[in-house]
Amino acid sequence: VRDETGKEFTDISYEKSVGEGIAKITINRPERRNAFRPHTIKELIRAFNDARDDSSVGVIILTGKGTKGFCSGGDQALRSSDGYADFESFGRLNVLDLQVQIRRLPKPVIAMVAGYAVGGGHVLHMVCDLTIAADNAVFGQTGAKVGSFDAGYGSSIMSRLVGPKKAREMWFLSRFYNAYEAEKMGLVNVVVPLDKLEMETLKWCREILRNSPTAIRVLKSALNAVDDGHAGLQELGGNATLIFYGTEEANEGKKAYMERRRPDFAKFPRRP
Ligand code: 2NE
Repeated sequence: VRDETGKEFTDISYEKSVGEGIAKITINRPERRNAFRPHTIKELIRAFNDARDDSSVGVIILTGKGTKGFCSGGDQALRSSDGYADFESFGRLNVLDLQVQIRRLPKPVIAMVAGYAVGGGHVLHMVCDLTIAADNAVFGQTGAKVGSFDAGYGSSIMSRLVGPKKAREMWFLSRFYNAYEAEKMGLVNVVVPLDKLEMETLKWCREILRNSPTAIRVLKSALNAVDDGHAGLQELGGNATLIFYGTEEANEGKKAYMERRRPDFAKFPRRP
């Protein structure tokens, strides 16, 4: 799939399985263990927007090209005094926008991890709804080692996932954890042999796709609501409005306005 201007993606690939409801977004910089530059993130944001807007898509897989890396975070060669800079003279931390986008996206996003998920790449898998890990996966935060940190979701979500003590350990010591350690810590849902990774991920996708999209949409926003504060409540509340608009009661208000008459809500029950 090309981007909305018809151009080929350069830093990612984006595929949709016609008729199945699965989109797959792959970071395609394997020579850098799939480290991202600002351009990579811009392409990821476009692909995620497309998958969100495409009503035939029900689940999105985020992964990295090859078997050695899911994503190794920001491209350190492009790190500047104000973020990461590629084609522009100013730096960016647009990965933070991507994190918010994944978190608020009303469809499940599954991280399919082979190899390293470290630094900002580790944060990306954490903001996904589920993580399926290959047995060669390695997880960790390198920020304190390379003079960086993610004091947003990278800290708060981690603390929720693994607990406050373990989160401190991960950030303060910059250790790496293998797939089974990560599973024990609650960082990943399941570990499978590398050659079964894609098959297992598709199995999870298909199981999700058998279920009610609206139930899943509301559940995702409900599961995030407390942690995401006002933004979380807004997402959950938006779902309530979306569902309410489908009722006769809501429609009566709109119809009355359009017909320049008083709405008649008397016929609708005031439920206990
Ligand atoms: C990922 C890891 C552990 C892999 O090690 P290994 O031994 O398997 O591979 P190697 O040889 O280190 O890497 C292969 C090539 O990829 C490049 C390397 O420089 C190397 O290039 P060549 O020598 O072949 O030319 N590469 C890998 N990761 C890169 C990166 N992030 N940026 C640029 N080039 C990278 C090992 O490579 C590693 O530790 N990588 C660095 C991980 C890291 O520290 N990431 C940044 C954390 S900070 C961050 O992501 C961040 C943030 O904290 C806040 C906001 C936004 C971003």
